[in-house]
Amino acid sequence: MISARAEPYEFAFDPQKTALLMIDFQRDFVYPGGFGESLGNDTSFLLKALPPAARVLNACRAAGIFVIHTREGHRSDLSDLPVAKYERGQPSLHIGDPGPMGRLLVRGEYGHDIVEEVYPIDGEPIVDKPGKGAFYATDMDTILKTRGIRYLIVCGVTTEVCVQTSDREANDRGYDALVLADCVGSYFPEFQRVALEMIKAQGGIFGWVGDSSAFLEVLGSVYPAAAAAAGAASGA
Ligand code: C5J
Repeated sequence: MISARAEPYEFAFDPQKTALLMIDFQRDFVYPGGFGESLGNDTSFLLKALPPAARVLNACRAAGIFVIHTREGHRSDLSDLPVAKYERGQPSLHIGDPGPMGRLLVRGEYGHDIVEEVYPIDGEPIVDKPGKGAFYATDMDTILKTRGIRYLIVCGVTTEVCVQTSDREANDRGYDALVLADCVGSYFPEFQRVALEMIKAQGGIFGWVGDSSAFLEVLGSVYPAAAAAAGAASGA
């Protein structure tokens, strides 16, 4: 077991039983012209999570930590899209409508896929989910349990929506999760702050909150290749 500085206290984990969970780093949320912007959001807020998340991803790959990605989206016939989700917010563009990156939040479209900086490589499962939570209507739990995973390192967007929902779901399924504050992003700075507060409150009611530098420090101390990979990703 090794431990990373975190709140409310050190996060202890066994790297062999740990997965890096990369949540919804999709063009649809991160770039203008996608689903996120269609809801009235300024997507530029999410961009700053990408460089630290890429460093963590590269380091985990080098350390042999299991990596799993998620994407939020729907079948092209929208048969898995609840009417409630379709109608919510009375947006001018709905899920499934055409946009500059293809049909909004539809699987197989350009906008639905993951951004280049953190794109999955062979051997890293991608879990397509119709909801906000990574465990709802997916085989996430089966994949993690089959690998003997107990600990999760969490990066992704958006902090108070899919990240926090997935973190709560993971907590109820018996995982210990560390959310890396600089590797998650929200369209709302205040929600970013409060969502992270909620996770670590009450002795870590949903889990732990740390940052990429503390996590990379401990990983690099055990796996020199991870330190080199993180440095390479940052251009150091
Ligand atoms: C949202 C997500 N914000 N991935 N999805 O609708 O957080």
